[in-house]
Amino acid sequence: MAHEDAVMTRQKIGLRMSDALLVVDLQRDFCAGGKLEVPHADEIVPIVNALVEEAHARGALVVASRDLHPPDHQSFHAFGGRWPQHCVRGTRGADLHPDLKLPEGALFVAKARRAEREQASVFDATGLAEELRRRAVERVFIVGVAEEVCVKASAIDAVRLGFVTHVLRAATRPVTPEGGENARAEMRAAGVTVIEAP
Ligand code: VGL
Ligand code: ZN
Repeated sequence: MAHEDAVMTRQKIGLRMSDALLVVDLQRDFCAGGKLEVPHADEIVPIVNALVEEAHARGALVVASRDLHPPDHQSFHAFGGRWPQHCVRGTRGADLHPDLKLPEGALFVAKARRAEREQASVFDATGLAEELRRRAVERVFIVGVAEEVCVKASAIDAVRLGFVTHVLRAATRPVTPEGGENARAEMRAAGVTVIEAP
C-alpha cells in the first residue's frame, strides 16, 4: 500500500530538475519509541524513500533537515515550552530514521540549535532559501514530520519566499489529527498546494 501511494503521488507531481524535495525532521525521536512520537511517522519512511529515489533520478535536489536542540532548548517543558525534551544534539534520538535512504549530493540542514530560538521552519536563518535560489530551484515538495509544526512552518515560509510549494500528505504525519487538519487549512490559505494521499 505504501508503495502504491508513492507511485500515485509520483505520477501526480512529475518531479524535475528545478525541484527540491524537502524531507523535514524524519528523526528517531519523532518516530516509534522516540521522545516526541508522531503517531504513524514510521509509515512514511518507505514513501519518502520512493520519492527521494525519484527526485534523485530526475535530477531534483534532495534536502534533509534535522531538529538539533541543545539540552536546554526553550521549546522543552522544563524551560517553559510545549514539548518534552527531544532531538538533543549528540543523542541517538536526533539521528535521522535509520531506514531513510538519502542519495549522494543530498543537502543537510540543521535547525533549532540555539536554546533561545524556536526555529520550526527549515528556512528560518538556515540559508536554505539562498541555496535553493543559487541552484535555480522553483518548486519545493515537502514531506516529513510533524505536519502541524515544522512541515507547516516550512511550507508557509517557502511560499513567502517565492517558491511554488507542495506538501505531500501521503508522506507527512501530524502529532494529532486535529492539528493536521488545521495545519492543512492554514497551509492552503497561505498558498501551499496540499496534495492529498495517495
Ligand atoms: C517539531 C515539535 C518540536 C517538528 C520539532 O520537527 O515538527 N515538532 N520540535
Ligand atoms: Zn524540536
